[in-house]
Amino acid sequence: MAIDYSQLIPNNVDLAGDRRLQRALENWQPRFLDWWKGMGPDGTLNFDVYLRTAISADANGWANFGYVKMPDYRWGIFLAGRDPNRVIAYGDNKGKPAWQEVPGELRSTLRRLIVTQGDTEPASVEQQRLLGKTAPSLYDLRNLFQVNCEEGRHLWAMVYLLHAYFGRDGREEAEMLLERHSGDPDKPRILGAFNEQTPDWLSFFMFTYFTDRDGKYQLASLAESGFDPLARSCRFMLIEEAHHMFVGESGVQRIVQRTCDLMKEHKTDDARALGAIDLPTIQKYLNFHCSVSLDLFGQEASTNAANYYTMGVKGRYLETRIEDDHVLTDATFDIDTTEGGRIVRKTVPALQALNERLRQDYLEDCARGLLRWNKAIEQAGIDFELKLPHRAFHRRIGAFSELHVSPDGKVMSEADWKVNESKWLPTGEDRAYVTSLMGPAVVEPGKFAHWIAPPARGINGQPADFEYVRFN
Ligand code: BYC
Repeated sequence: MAIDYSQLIPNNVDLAGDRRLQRALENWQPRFLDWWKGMGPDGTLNFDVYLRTAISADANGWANFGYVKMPDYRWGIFLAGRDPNRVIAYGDNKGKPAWQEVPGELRSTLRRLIVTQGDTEPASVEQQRLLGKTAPSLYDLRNLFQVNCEEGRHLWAMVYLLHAYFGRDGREEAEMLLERHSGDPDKPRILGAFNEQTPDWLSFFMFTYFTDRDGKYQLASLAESGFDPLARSCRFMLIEEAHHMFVGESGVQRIVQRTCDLMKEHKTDDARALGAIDLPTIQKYLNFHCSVSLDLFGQEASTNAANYYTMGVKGRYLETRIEDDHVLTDATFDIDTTEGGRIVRKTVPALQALNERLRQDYLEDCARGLLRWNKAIEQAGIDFELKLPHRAFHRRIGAFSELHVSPDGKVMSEADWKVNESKWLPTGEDRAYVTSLMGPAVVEPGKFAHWIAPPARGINGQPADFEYVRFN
């Protein structure tokens, strides 16, 4: 179905055909806008931003670009097209038609997953609220706002499901999504990484590289859900998500490039003396964001994950492309876990290892960007390699949370960890240094902050010196 833009809430779900639902969502809309004005990008209500807006759920030509004031962004409800023949691909319900309504026995499980997913979206906007003040260029400022608007839309995607399929409970959960706030001591966001701060642009790029990539893997697993409206919502969200990870990967790439260029030009290893972000500091930020994002996959051995799979509510990454029985009752999977204070490899039932398997897929994907970053370092003739930390490093969730493990996977005492921590994770001093490079925002078209290289190309075929944001 085409997206109906004449409606208050653009949608391709025939909202006009369900007056009750339409009214409920139209009641939620002003609350969302109040939240955006209070908790979204600070001091930006009047900016004209060159934004991409979804106009169709069609893979070809699904969005258009133009100047938009962010509170006027057409947040709407877009689901990928429905396959009337879709069947559930795995678990006990394998081969049965995908559900168009929520099966009663799965109601609370599905609601919980949708709420957890929905909670991350506004959380990230809150985390990034102040970054506009220190943007390294108009190009970057626009990308930040694009990411923020689309996270807002992803919140809409989950709120639609809650309102449309979960009755009063769903409406209450939708309210709560605007009431919890990132880092709020009384009403924090649900998952750990979404209560951390994103105070500077190195953090932002690492967040969009590592944490948005968790989003990709979780959304891809939920895109396999037997609950078809959830699957279709996630499939469309994934299209938007790709740009967010691009922002992260290219952002880190440009920082690394600039640091290497300056070091080479001045023939020195002392990048900080040149006003650049030194590679060891980049590594520490990487260690932090990677480990915090690894926690988002949950426990290594999880009966929750096994139940989600068996019930047909959450599948594996690219489930239908995997060649096995898609039931997994007899299958096993090797995972790293702990025993007697050591890291050990164990064979466990595959059903219990689904979080770990997804984490594995994720880590392989993460490694690809590092290859590109390291290539830039190598081409500059600098003897340094960025590395992913060991999966047991600095974990708060899962088996490894009880151990102290170095980035290269050595288990150590708490005392030894404390001695070395400042080499592995950003210290107060590192953060102060990175913060000292930030801002005020660089607002002249085509100009970039000293510590970051310009992008290889602009957005939507526009040049890098395009006026991506007008301040009015
Ligand atoms: N923090 O059996 P386990 C995104 C809890 S990001 C706090 O392993 P499960 C985005 C867990 O709730 C993607 N608590 O849990 C990115 C459980 O509690 P109960 C977001 C945690 O359910 C950037 C207990 O520990 N989407 O889209 O298998 C910008 C046992 O754990 C955490 C989703 O997460 C944690 N990190 O796995 C914007 C998808 N981890 O049952 C957006 C939906 C675990 O003992 N969520 N716990 O009370 C899920 O699929 C699952 O909830 C999780 C956890 C994978 C997160």
